[in-house]
Amino acid sequence: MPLFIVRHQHDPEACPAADPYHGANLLNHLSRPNVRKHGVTMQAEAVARGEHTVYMIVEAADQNLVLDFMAPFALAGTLDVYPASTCAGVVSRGGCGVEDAAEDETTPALDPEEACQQAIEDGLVVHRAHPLNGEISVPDLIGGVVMPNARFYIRNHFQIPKLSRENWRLRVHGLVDNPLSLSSRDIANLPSQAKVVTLECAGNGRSTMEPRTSGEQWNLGAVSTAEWTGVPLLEVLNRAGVQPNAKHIVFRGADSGLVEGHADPIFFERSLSLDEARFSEALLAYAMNGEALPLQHGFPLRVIVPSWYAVASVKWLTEIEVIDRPFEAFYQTERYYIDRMIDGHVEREPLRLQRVRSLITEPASHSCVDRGELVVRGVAWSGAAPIAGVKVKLNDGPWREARLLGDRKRHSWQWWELLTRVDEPGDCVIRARATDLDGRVQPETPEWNHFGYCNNALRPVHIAVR
Ligand SMILES: Nc1nc2c(c(=O)[nH]1)N[C@H]1C(S)=C(S)[C@@H](COP(=O)(O)O)O[C@H]1N2
Ligand SMILES: [Mo]
Repeated sequence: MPLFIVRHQHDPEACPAADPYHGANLLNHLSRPNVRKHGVTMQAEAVARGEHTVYMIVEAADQNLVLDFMAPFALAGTLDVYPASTCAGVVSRGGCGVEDAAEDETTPALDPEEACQQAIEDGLVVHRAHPLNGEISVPDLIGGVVMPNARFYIRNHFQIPKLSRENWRLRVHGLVDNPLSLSSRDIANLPSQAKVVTLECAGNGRSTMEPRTSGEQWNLGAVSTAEWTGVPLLEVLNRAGVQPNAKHIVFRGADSGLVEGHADPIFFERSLSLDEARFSEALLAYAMNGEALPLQHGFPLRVIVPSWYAVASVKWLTEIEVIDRPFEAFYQTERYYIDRMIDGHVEREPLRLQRVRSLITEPASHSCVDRGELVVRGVAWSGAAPIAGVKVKLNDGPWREARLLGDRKRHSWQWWELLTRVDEPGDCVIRARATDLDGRVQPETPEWNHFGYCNNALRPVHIAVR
């Protein structure tokens, strides 16, 4: 519903409030039931002290309803009505001077303003309102195995499509014996599995790449863990009957838009080789932490490729296509790779498994702690293998082994903690370094690359001891 700001001002000499009858009449006019009768919803009202001016924020289907409703105030002085928007709306359109864009999308989408406002209220750190991108605040990560759905990071390239469960179908076609068109009900009737999986954006940590690279300037919070429930990808592929000449599987989302260097809109689509699809334990997920998949996270169905950078986990899945050649598409071949110089020539390495990494969640960066016992806590994960250990170092002290909490995890982060002491007042730098069971270790400094991907370098936390 459109928002309006209303301003009424009157002559100090003729203040209606000075006349008890007139004043009470105007006051009664603002009573909730009366406001509602006029088709208006009052969000807020305030009088500027000593200024004989009242401001209101109201919602109404159009400006004329507001003008009709405010008629008694117009008689008592002046009246101004301004079409308004929330700050989220302004940011999502690209500035205060920019008008609402006419919607010409073919796929219905979530209102960017509402989606953004909701994300902020839920505690995400929003980087961009349109498309909506927000990360978690790391100190909020207190102990839970999974992240509540509302606080899971959100990474979108385009508008969030609003698909209807009734009309939605998953098409499985290409090099298959039995092309399929599955409804939500068909999917729900297939064998299901639940897996706790950590998703991490390949750009997580990009903001500390030097020199700076383009792309969302994520701090450390483009990572979250959830329990995903869905159908194993292989169940669907087996039902479709993959033909012998098949080599790659393409996953296509319902979201699309314009990207740099391409005249026509493109869809968000990614592929896995047949072997990757077979051995990755990928799920087609319809539930997240026991609830229906939220719109922002891919309703009604998304891919979850455990241990891979999350770009592989296509949301709003509508199509699976089986092809006999490597897939060429913007998000497959023009992004999400790292160029490496090997023997004098450039080798392009597509991103797959998440690199080993740890986060210190406690104490919070730049917090102040008392002398004495100190608990250092955090999470660690690696796409290639379970975490072998996490070592922690205070200032120039020795690296000390943290305790891993709970069982070893294969596809999700592992909590760790170290009980230690800080006895010297002053600044203290805490470092944590994770190692996985295949011997991968977090580097001291980031490996710079053009798009700023996979920055898994140590991230010291600075605190003050008093
Ligand atoms: N259809 C679609 N799938 C997508 C994306 C997207 O923009 N569209 N973003 C990808 C990227 S880069 C990431 S990091 C994850 C983010 O998933 P989340 O928003 O549920 O955290 O979704 C992936 N899947
Ligand atoms: Mo991502």
